[in-house]
Amino acid sequence: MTTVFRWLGLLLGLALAPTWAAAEDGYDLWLRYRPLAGAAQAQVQARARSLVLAAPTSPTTQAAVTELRRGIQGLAGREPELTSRVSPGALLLVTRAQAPAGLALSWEELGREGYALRRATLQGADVTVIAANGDVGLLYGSFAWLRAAQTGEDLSKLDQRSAPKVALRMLNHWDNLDRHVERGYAGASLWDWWKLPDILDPRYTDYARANASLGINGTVLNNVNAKADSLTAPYLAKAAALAGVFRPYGIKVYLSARFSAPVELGGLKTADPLDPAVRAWWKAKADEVYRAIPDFGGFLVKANSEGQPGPQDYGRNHADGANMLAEALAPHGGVVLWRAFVYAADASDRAKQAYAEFQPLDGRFAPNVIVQVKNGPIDFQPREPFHPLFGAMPKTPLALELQITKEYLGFSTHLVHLGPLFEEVLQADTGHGGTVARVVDGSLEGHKLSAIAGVANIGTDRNWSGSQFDQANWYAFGRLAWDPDTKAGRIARDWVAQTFTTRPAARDAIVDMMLASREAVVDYMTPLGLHHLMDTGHHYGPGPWVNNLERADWNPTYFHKAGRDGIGFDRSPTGSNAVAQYAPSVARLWSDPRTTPPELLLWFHHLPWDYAMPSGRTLWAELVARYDRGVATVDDMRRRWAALEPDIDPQRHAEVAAYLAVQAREARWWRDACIAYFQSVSGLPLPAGTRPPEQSLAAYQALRFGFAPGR
Ligand code: BDP
Repeated sequence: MTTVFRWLGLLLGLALAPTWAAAEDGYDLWLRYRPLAGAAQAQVQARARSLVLAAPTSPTTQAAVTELRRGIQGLAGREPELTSRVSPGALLLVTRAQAPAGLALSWEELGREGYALRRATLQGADVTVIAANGDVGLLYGSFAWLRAAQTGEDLSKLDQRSAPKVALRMLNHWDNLDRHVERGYAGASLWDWWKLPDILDPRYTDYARANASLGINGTVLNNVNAKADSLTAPYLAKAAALAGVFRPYGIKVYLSARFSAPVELGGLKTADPLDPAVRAWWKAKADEVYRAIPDFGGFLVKANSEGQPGPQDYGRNHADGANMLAEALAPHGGVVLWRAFVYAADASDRAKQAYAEFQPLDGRFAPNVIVQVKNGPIDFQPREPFHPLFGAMPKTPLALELQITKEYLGFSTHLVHLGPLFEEVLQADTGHGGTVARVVDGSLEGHKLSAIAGVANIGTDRNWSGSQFDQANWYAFGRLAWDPDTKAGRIARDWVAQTFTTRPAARDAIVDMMLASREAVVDYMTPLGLHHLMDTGHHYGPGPWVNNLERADWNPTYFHKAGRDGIGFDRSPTGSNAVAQYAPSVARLWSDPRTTPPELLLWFHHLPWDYAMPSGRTLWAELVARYDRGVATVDDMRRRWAALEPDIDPQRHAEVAAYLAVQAREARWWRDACIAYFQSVSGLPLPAGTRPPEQSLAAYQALRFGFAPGR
């Protein structure tokens, strides 16, 4: 019956209710290449009758050709012939040096990695060209063409020119050598270190394909909480084997480096960055790394943060530490990504520490050092203001670090699409003359070196990311890394079309769900600028009452400061004055509760429960209303998804539906536990008509999750 209907559909060109040839488990990500329907399929057949490689053969052009053949075969049901003859309907891969006369393009604009896609007349034939200066550009262009085909764009009108705005577009894997993934919710680490370098899981290639399809060009293989072992010869050989798989896909390998490695591996008495023996050790180590991996990207370093060793152990500063490594890598063209995620001694306001330690060092870093800054000043919360370092260190390239894995956003069981979160930070106006995006892409301050990093959400789960929709967060990160100004809605539309359906109504419904989901999680976890209310250690579920941890700034009570008098962290001039770390125009707005957006209100202000909100409600009533709104949005997402059953293949539909049921239950739990707790503190009655929490506060407080994943 299936085939009969499909043929009927094709013949009539009708969008019949789809039929499912085979169960889908999500392994194919957005590179599914399932048969297109009707006109969409016909145009792929017409515009890719044959493939012509007008470029030197390399592993990278080979990867491009293989991908195109695979994609076209899947989408159009027919593999194009690979030929050197230009004929009508051909798809040509062309590099500048091989470009036929008559192909006018502004090649300079494309740079090393960019590409152009367009229709052209060559030797009298109506063809499509994928043009680039080099082979990586051709690979990216091939993926872009396939994306256009998959999303149903009119291929005859194709006219794209695209070059990445950010130089280093990287995933950071927080993967340990025993395959445990810190903050990972998608199974074990993909890297089977034990079997490397001999055994190369085919999945490594699929990983590389997926990343290349987005333009991701770097990957840090190991956890920032690094073991020195990664830098030993056997592990370098393993990393080299992975680098070999990734190389054709334009992806460089980087490693997290443990600062005390000279002591642990080299037997030195110190890791003092100004000690000549230590410097010599790192130089020799860098030479060894490059012998194993000639195109090695560089080191990522977490130093003097959460117990990691660093230059401050020897009375030196971050620049001393970073510059020592930079010196060792420089002759090989490597970079140091030095993380600014630090918080130590001064617990008066943790949000101030990175700025306090790093801003004064602006101008003191070597040219191949990038300081890597998390999107906000605390730690990957559902919502944070942008980090005050952006725009405040004009002499230093700053990388933006985003977290794709959802440590604080419900793990992989909650559908929370991060595109809007990423977009919000990138488009935030720093007040220093441009947005965060302009700082990160280097254009505001004239840096050639630029980088963006996403903490990966990838593991051995069949669907890679722990849930179908978490794939979209990987995807959105990659697309924004390439062009930080792409609209989150546009990205979500492309992802849905590639991953689920191009049928307009279904596609729009899914996109709407995705775009609403980020505000929903903010509402049901930490509305109005609240943050870090998650339970201890694992960060799963609500724990606003927790106040007994060894460090004050690990406790939720430290962050919300709720009491009879009110709630919120006063970071205004009357409090910690963290707001003064922002540019004056921003600081002015956020210093006054009346000009602070409600979304950030309690991040910057401690206000009485009866504070009058712009909505006309009291702060207390507004807080409850936001928790309710979050729960309602998730219920609505569930309803929308249920209605999409005819449009989605059964296996993935059922899986998402089951996850949404968990999310709906946990959103209620979050709401109820937080309202129960805050009510116990405020002593106020629930606003009229409010549903009381299902259980007592004590019942929520008694919950324990000893085996929550990702710790
Ligand atoms: C926090 C995580 C912790 C990481 C740390 C970091 O809880 O597991 O090691 O960030 O970024 O979000 O270094």
